[in-house]
Amino acid sequence: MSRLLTDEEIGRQLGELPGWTRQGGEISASYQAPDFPTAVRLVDEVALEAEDMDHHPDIDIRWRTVKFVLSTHSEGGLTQLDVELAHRVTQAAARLKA
Ligand code: H2B
Repeated sequence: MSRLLTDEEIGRQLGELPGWTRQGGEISASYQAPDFPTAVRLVDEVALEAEDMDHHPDIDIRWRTVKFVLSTHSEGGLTQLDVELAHRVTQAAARLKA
Protein backbone atom coordinates (compact mmCIF):
# COMPACT_ATOMS: atom_id res chain seq x y z
CA MET A 1 0.00 0.00 0.00
CA SER A 2 1.34 3.40 -0.96
CA ARG A 3 0.09 6.68 0.56
CA LEU A 4 -0.81 9.82 -1.35
CA LEU A 5 2.17 12.11 -1.92
CA THR A 6 2.11 15.73 -0.75
CA ASP A 7 2.24 18.59 -3.27
CA GLU A 8 5.80 19.26 -2.19
CA GLU A 9 6.86 15.64 -2.68
CA ILE A 10 5.23 15.54 -6.11
CA GLY A 11 6.87 18.81 -7.22
CA ARG A 12 10.30 17.68 -6.07
CA GLN A 13 10.06 14.28 -7.74
CA LEU A 14 8.65 15.67 -11.00
CA GLY A 15 11.83 17.74 -11.20
CA GLU A 16 13.66 14.46 -11.88
CA LEU A 17 11.15 13.33 -14.53
CA PRO A 18 11.61 15.44 -17.65
CA GLY A 19 8.58 15.35 -19.95
CA TRP A 20 6.13 14.47 -17.16
CA THR A 21 3.50 17.00 -16.08
CA ARG A 22 0.88 16.95 -13.38
CA GLN A 23 -2.85 17.35 -13.87
CA GLY A 24 -4.27 17.21 -10.32
CA GLY A 25 -4.18 13.59 -9.20
CA GLU A 26 -2.49 12.34 -12.37
CA ILE A 27 0.83 12.69 -14.15
CA SER A 28 1.27 12.19 -17.87
CA ALA A 29 3.88 12.15 -20.61
CA SER A 30 3.76 11.62 -24.38
CA TYR A 31 6.44 9.96 -26.47
CA GLN A 32 6.87 9.99 -30.21
CA ALA A 33 8.36 6.76 -31.53
CA PRO A 34 10.07 6.62 -34.93
CA ASP A 35 7.26 4.44 -36.29
CA PHE A 36 4.10 2.56 -35.28
CA PRO A 37 5.76 -0.81 -34.51
CA THR A 38 8.16 0.94 -32.13
CA ALA A 39 5.24 2.70 -30.44
CA VAL A 40 3.60 -0.69 -29.92
CA ARG A 41 6.89 -2.11 -28.61
CA LEU A 42 7.06 0.73 -26.06
CA VAL A 43 3.56 -0.17 -24.86
CA ASP A 44 4.62 -3.82 -24.70
CA GLU A 45 7.70 -3.03 -22.57
CA VAL A 46 5.68 -0.82 -20.26
CA ALA A 47 3.11 -3.61 -19.92
CA LEU A 48 5.84 -5.88 -18.51
CA GLU A 49 7.01 -3.18 -16.07
CA ALA A 50 3.39 -2.58 -15.00
CA GLU A 51 2.83 -6.27 -14.35
CA ASP A 52 6.09 -6.45 -12.41
CA MET A 53 4.90 -3.56 -10.22
CA ASP A 54 1.23 -4.57 -10.18
CA HIS A 55 0.61 -0.93 -11.05
CA HIS A 56 -0.93 -0.04 -14.40
CA PRO A 57 -0.98 3.07 -16.59
CA ASP A 58 -3.75 4.39 -18.81
CA ILE A 59 -2.35 4.33 -22.34
CA ASP A 60 -3.41 6.15 -25.48
CA ILE A 61 -1.69 5.21 -28.73
CA ARG A 62 -2.23 7.17 -31.95
CA TRP A 63 -0.02 6.18 -34.87
CA ARG A 64 3.46 6.72 -33.38
CA THR A 65 2.55 8.89 -30.38
CA VAL A 66 2.00 7.14 -27.06
CA LYS A 67 0.57 8.93 -24.03
CA PHE A 68 0.83 7.46 -20.55
CA VAL A 69 -1.36 8.70 -17.70
CA LEU A 70 -0.48 7.54 -14.20
CA SER A 71 -2.53 7.63 -11.02
CA THR A 72 -3.12 5.30 -8.10
CA HIS A 73 -6.80 4.53 -8.44
CA SER A 74 -7.13 2.86 -5.05
CA GLU A 75 -5.82 6.04 -3.33
CA GLY A 76 -7.51 8.55 -5.63
CA GLY A 77 -4.30 10.36 -6.55
CA LEU A 78 -0.53 10.19 -6.83
CA THR A 79 1.66 7.83 -4.83
CA GLN A 80 5.28 6.70 -4.99
CA LEU A 81 4.14 3.87 -7.29
CA ASP A 82 3.29 6.45 -9.98
CA VAL A 83 6.72 8.07 -9.64
CA GLU A 84 8.42 4.67 -9.88
CA LEU A 85 6.38 3.67 -12.93
CA ALA A 86 7.09 7.05 -14.58
CA HIS A 87 10.83 6.35 -14.21
CA ARG A 88 10.38 2.92 -15.77
CA VAL A 89 8.37 4.36 -18.68
CA THR A 90 11.06 7.03 -19.19
CA GLN A 91 13.77 4.36 -19.28
CA ALA A 92 11.83 2.17 -21.73
CA ALA A 93 11.26 5.17 -24.02
CA ALA A 94 14.96 6.02 -23.89
CA ARG A 95 15.90 2.43 -24.78
CA LEU A 96 13.59 2.57 -27.80
CA LYS A 97 14.62 6.13 -28.72
CA ALA A 98 11.01 7.28 -28.46
N1 H2B B 1 -2.94 0.32 -11.05
C1 H2B B 1 -3.20 1.59 -10.74
N2 H2B B 1 -2.72 2.57 -11.51
N3 H2B B 1 -3.88 1.90 -9.63
C2 H2B B 1 -4.36 0.97 -8.79
O1 H2B B 1 -4.99 1.30 -7.78
C3 H2B B 1 -4.11 -0.39 -9.10
C4 H2B B 1 -3.38 -0.68 -10.29
N4 H2B B 1 -4.51 -1.37 -8.32
N5 H2B B 1 -3.15 -1.96 -10.65
C5 H2B B 1 -4.00 -2.69 -8.46
C6 H2B B 1 -3.72 -3.07 -9.88
C7 H2B B 1 -4.93 -3.64 -7.73
O2 H2B B 1 -6.18 -3.72 -8.39
C8 H2B B 1 -4.35 -5.02 -7.54
C9 H2B B 1 -5.32 -5.95 -6.88
O3 H2B B 1 -3.18 -4.91 -6.79
